[in-house]
Amino acid sequence: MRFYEGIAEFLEDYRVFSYPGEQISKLYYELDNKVLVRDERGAGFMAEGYGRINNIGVCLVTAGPGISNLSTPLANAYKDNSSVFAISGRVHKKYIGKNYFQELDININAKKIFFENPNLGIFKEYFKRCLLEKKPYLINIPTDVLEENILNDTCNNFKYNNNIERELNKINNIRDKNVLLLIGQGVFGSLTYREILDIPKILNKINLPIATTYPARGVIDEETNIGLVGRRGDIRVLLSADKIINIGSSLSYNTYPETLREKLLSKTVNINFTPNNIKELKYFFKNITLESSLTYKKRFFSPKGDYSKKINEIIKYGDIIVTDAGKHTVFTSLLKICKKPKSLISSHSFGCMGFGLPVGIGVKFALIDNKIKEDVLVISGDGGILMNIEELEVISDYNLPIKIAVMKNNKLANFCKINNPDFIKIAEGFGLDAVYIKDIDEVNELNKKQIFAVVEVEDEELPKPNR
Ligand SMILES: Cc1ncc(C[n+]2csc(CCOP(=O)(O)OP(=O)(O)O)c2C)c(N)n1
Repeated sequence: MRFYEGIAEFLEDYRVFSYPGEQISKLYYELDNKVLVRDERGAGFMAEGYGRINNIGVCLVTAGPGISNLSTPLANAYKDNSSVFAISGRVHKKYIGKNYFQELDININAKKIFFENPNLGIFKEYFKRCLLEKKPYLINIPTDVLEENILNDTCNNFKYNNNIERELNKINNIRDKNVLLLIGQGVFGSLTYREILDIPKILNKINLPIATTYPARGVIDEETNIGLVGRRGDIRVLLSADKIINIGSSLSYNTYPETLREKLLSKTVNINFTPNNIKELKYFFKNITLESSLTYKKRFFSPKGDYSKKINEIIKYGDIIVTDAGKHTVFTSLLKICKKPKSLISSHSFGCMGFGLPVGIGVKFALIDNKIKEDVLVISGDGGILMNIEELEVISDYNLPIKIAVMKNNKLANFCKINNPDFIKIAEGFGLDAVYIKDIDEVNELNKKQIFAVVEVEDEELPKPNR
């Protein structure tokens, strides 16, 4: 069996978001489950969206320009800790380093793995590592290696090495009174999406107040518990805790803002626990016996202007909301009350425009592959939507039931005013149903399964972030 045939067989169960080219065409044609995107950035972002639901997402691009176009989504996956497994082509081995057509060494924020030999066992091993490490991998394979016969097919079975009793002791031996449990996305480990949806039931039984990072929002019902802390969430509770137990957060500047960082770090206990499965997670949380007297007062943001009032209505129309980057992200983040994990997906550490649409598409594909009928709603600005607008064709090609709301304020956040094209004509040009919404009572147009809505909004100032 040739290397490209072995890879295609191994990836059989995954969608591969792909864009063809000379150096990768052997593998491209061999894949049965590929989705043809319209720009490699779309491929990387769709893989990220797919991976946010299905643990890992895969994409395929050609050499040179294929890889350089992929650099933004890979950087996003790197900053947001997402498992994106990117496969790229390369010129024939003998031309490497010789300034051959499309040959370029590109510096990219991903683990770069060059395949000199057709070792399928090692390929599978990197796939598993990518899944467990929650970082992007860029696999680079010269065309001639793709066509060689497979050398080896076996690989090690990796898993997280947890010392559960030691970590439980660390928690249960804490003697402070006002303890806060902080949960980050590391808690998802290698759980399936369906397992992840069970986490709130498990955490509900714990006698500790629970705070979360942005990507872990919804692991506890935000209506009744603390929920999001940090720059866009509650700060006072972080300050009033005597001890913060961190499970699964990288403690980014979004969670521990710069001005309070040292203070917060000095009272944080880091717990090393990344569950391999739901059984392990259940056992771990069931055995936390520590209690806390920490009190807090929950505050909710209420919409004031036209922009936030419309967002407040729009968010009712999606089970999973995917945002782009801009004012709409902040309003959505403040107004959405997450009651289940992964119900709000954003570029939380990279803040990347052009994220929303392709990531929403990737999320929808992952839900379809898992036979889950949840509605995906993408909320974007009138700036960000134009950054990957070509991917509307993927929605059209697959007749994907996905909703898109473009918040049209004719501005790029507070940076500058912009002129906009006729978005309705553009969407219709891609064969999609499109609607223009002017008044708030027309927002119910979003109750359709597939719709592209342009929502006219008056600009509105953002509330100040917590620092
Ligand atoms: C790729 C990228 N380029 C530039 C920025 C800087 N930036 C952040 S928000 C923003 C404007 C977003 O405008 P729009 O998409 O219209 O959304 P709105 O703020 O109006 O909701 C810009 C330019 C960014 N975050 N990402």
